[in-house]
Amino acid sequence: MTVHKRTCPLCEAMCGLCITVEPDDAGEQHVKLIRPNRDDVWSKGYICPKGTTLGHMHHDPDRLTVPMIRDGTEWREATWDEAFARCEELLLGVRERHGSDAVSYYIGNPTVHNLSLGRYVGMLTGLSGVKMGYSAGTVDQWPKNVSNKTMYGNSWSIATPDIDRTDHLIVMGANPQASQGSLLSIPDILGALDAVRERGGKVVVIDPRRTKTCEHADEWIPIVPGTDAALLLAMVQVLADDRSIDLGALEGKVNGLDELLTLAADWTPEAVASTCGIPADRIRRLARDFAAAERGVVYGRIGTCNQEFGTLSSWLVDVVNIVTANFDTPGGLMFGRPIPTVLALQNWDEPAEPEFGRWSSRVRGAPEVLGQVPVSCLAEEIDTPGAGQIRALVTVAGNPVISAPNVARLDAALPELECMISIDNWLNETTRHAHVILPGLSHLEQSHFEDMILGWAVRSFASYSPAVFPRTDRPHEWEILIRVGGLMGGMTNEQIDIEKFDDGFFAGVVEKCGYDPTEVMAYYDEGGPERLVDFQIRSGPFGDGYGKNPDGLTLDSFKAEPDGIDMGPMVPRIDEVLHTPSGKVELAPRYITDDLTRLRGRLDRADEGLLLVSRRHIRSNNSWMHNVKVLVKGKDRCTLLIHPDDAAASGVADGAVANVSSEMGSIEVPVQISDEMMPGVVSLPHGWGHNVEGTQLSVAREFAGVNNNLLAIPTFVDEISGNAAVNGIPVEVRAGS
Ligand SMILES: Nc1nc2c(c(=O)[nH]1)N[C@H]1C(S)=C(S)[C@@H](COP(=O)(O)OP(=O)(O)OC[C@H]3O[C@@H](n4cnc5c(=O)[nH]c(N)nc54)[C@H](O)[C@@H]3O)O[C@H]1N2
Ligand SMILES: Nc1nc2c(c(=O)[nH]1)N[C@H]1C(S)=C(S)[C@@H](COP(=O)(O)OP(=O)(O)OC[C@H]3O[C@@H](n4cnc5c(=O)[nH]c(N)nc54)[C@H](O)[C@@H]3O)O[C@H]1N2
Ligand code: SF4
Ligand SMILES: [Mo]
Repeated sequence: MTVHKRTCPLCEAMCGLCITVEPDDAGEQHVKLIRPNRDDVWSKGYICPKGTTLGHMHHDPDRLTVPMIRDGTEWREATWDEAFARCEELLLGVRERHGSDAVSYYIGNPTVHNLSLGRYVGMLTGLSGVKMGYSAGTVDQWPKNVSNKTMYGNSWSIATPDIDRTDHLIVMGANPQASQGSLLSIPDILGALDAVRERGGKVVVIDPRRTKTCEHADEWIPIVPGTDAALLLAMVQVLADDRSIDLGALEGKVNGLDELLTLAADWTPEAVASTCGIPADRIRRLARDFAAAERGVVYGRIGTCNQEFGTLSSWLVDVVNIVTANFDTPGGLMFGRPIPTVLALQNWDEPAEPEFGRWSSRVRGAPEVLGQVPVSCLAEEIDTPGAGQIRALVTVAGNPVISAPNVARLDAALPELECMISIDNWLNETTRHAHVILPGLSHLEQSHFEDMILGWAVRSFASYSPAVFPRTDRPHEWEILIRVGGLMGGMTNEQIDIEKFDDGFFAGVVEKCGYDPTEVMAYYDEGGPERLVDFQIRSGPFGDGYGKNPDGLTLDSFKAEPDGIDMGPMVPRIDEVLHTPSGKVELAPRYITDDLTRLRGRLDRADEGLLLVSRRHIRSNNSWMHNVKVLVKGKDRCTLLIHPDDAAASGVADGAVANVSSEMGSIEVPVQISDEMMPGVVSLPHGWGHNVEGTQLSVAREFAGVNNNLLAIPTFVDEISGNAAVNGIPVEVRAGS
């Protein structure tokens, strides 16, 4: 029996685990037990139910462990050589017949949580030469990317609420009880909320639903979906009116304050109250309480992004923090200081005005935003004939048939592809359409070291997890990404020298970071992600700098500390992070403020009927963990939450089936009546709908649920980021069959 210490890779909470492994009757190593690691310096014994299921997923008989090739409707197992040969044949065939524009990709969420995928997905996209790619980013945080790019000069420099040191926390459009924090890495987030209150502080939740997070808050303020920007602007107006605007540490570092205040001038609480569904005096009190707190922070997440005014809301969340002296200061919104050099956070290029709309999508003419068009364009780009029609698609750790708007059309379009290749570990709703599936290793078969997530962690923490079941007999995902990227770019298998490409990539990174590639490469016998991780650590703020700082950290330091290493809380960093052409924080970027016209239009629009929002659950992880029996068994979680008054008006009864329809279609789903919903808003979880033919998900099929994205409207987007508005969808509810 051996115990392995490991960081859970499933969400941003990064819990430390103790994984007990022992041989089974056949002598095969088997996960016996997963417990919290109480000695972990970050999570100190905190864990959620998902963390204990890494063994279930590793041992899941449905998990793919060899490449799969589809001939017609029949799947067969294949060797890696055979699978890559088939990929070459398919990809080069499409390029030959239709040109390179016919090739595209979709990158999904678990990419960020995986050692190789996160660090090497850029190799795939780079080598592929694809101009128009897609990702889960445009049903997630693209509004944040836009507001951060325009305000601070880097799309991924996303500031983090310093919950551990704040006295007043406002949570908008996030439900950490389920998600455990997002674009915010903190252990035991509900414990952290409780601690704010225990030290005399206050927690306020603004959400159309009284979530379980509200049990850890002083106040719940229900809000009409999609109206957060109006509320936040009214808060700015109140503060300006009160003459309590205070830039604090940002004094002298900000452009556009006057412009902001002029813009906010007529957004009084009275002007927005009925739109937001929040009385004017409550808005005033909210603003004044927040401004009065010694240290306060507003945190906005998916509910403020996946909505009609995602970018305005994301921008204004930061604005409210900035104008109340709560930015770049302990207890406010701060930039994390990751131990490793996180590549996406580096300001390598010259500061430049962000450009938007450099090109447009072919069918809908959606403008490019930071290199992406809405993922809801993907279906039409596949099924609409003409030059540039997508004929080959590579998916990487993504399940867009469940997670993207326009799912019905996408599900119908994917079978029309001449080539679809999925780098994925399960045969699911999306990958069932692939011609070839290339499985990665299970989490326990590879080492782990976080990357992006450390950029928004509340402390400078990191940990290294060696593989529990190391494997050398299969390609790792970083190798698969390089190979498939090369093939997408028109190379043959023979032309792809993985080691050479990896060395080239590594040398490029090393040089950009100001080190000599030849000198640095002499330190290593082999390449791959661990070499990169070592470099990231050594070149980072606490690293040994290859001898410059002999007591500094290296990957070996982490190998010697299986409980992780903590280098302290966040510190003010604005001068390091800022990368705008003006050298200042842009408080009123034109690209964003121009969108206020659209928001003004919202004030005049009266909502009739019901609005649909999404929700998450602690025992789910987007669409892909419903094949774990211990997580899905029990009460059906895929229900329509509806306020008693709305249920009565719609003629639906608790436990009965309702028919929910939008302009896109209709679904049938069990009803759960609850006053946790504000009147006028209903909620469905996302990530369900596993009742389709042709998957290999024995448990998920049994607990199928319905796909709420069948109701999502592909053109309902936050226009200036292209991000999907999967919250605030107008729906009708009536008794189902
Ligand atoms: N209505 C609605 N829609 C939403 C949302 C919402 O709130 N409401 N949320 C959106 C958000 S925030 C997101 S991030 C997206 C998620 O959208 P996606 O990223 O498209 O979907 P996931 O459900 O995360 O699917 C992950 C896929 O990765 C595979 N996978 C898991 N682990 C690994 C691995 O280690 N390697 C490889 N190669 N594959 C792996 C799984 O089998 C699965 O196919 O959904 C979005 N869609
Ligand atoms: N257990 C679990 N953890 C997860 C995931 C998961 O699927 N399951 N997914 C991970 C991913 S990919 C992400 S992006 C994060 C997301 O993490 P969170 O941002 O915390 O997401 P949710 O839990 O969906 O909470 C969103 C809340 O926004 C509310 N909301 C909807 N519309 C609006 C609106 O217009 N305004 C306001 N103010 N609120 C609104 C909803 O009612 C809901 O309570 O979670 C991550 N962690
Ligand atoms: S909260 Fe759960 S899923 Fe997230 S890291 Fe911790 S154990 Fe894993
Ligand atoms: Mo997400």
